[in-house]
Amino acid sequence: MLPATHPPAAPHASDRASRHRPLIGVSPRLLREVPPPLGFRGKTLQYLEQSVAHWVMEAGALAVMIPTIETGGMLRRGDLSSHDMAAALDGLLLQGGADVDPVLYSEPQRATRGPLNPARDRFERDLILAFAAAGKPVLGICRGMQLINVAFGGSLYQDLVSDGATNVEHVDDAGYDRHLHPLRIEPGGVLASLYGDIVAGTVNSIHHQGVRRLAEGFVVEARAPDGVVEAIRSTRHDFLLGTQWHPEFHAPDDPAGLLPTAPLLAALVEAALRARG
Ligand SMILES: [Mn+2]
Repeated sequence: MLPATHPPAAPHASDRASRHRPLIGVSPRLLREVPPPLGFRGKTLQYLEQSVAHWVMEAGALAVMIPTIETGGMLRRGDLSSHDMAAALDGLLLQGGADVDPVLYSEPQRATRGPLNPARDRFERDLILAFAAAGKPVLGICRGMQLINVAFGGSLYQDLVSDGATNVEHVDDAGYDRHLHPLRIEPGGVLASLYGDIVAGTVNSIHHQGVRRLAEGFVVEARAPDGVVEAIRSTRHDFLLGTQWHPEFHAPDDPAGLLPTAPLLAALVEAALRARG
């Protein structure tokens, strides 16, 4: 038990620095059929892949997971909304994951590589729109970029190769985070200004879907050599950007010499601090 005369805690040396650390919300991936050895029988897990959180924290931001708001659970949707999350946090980061449900861009489902996750689609779409409306930065990775495009009215190739977008596979299940391809940054965009003399690079990119019809108000910021869209940005928001590639898989000392991610991450953090005011 503390003595009654316990003195007030001295301000921690890093309190001042902490106030300058933006709070970046990361939406979770969902695991509904948990492998039995993990326990959690009949439960749903919400999780972050470690490198995505560590990547955000590399720039001094704080990463927090935003649990989904879903009907059917103990939480009633009316209790809180995506707007509460957008008001409390300084930015949003979307991880990769399952294919986006084509119903969101009014097309029948043709080709997928696994179960869709409509609950996550709706939750993340609401988050994107809420953060955008609040003037907070949003960065979508892989599926996150695709969902940003869909949230603002764009559509997707459900499968790049069978839909005729390219004959180059952008996915390699065996290679996974070692599946690399070249990338060219489009001139005149935000990535071009962030990267300066670096106009091309190699990225880790693993996806079989891609941007088809670009959402109104968006521009393409980078492409693969076959023309597949690898980054998009809204021209109507301070920082609303998606990368088809995975910056969180690019270690600064990677022997493959992958595109550095520090400029992109620094821009996200700066936008989050601007949004905080
Ligand atoms: Mn790609």
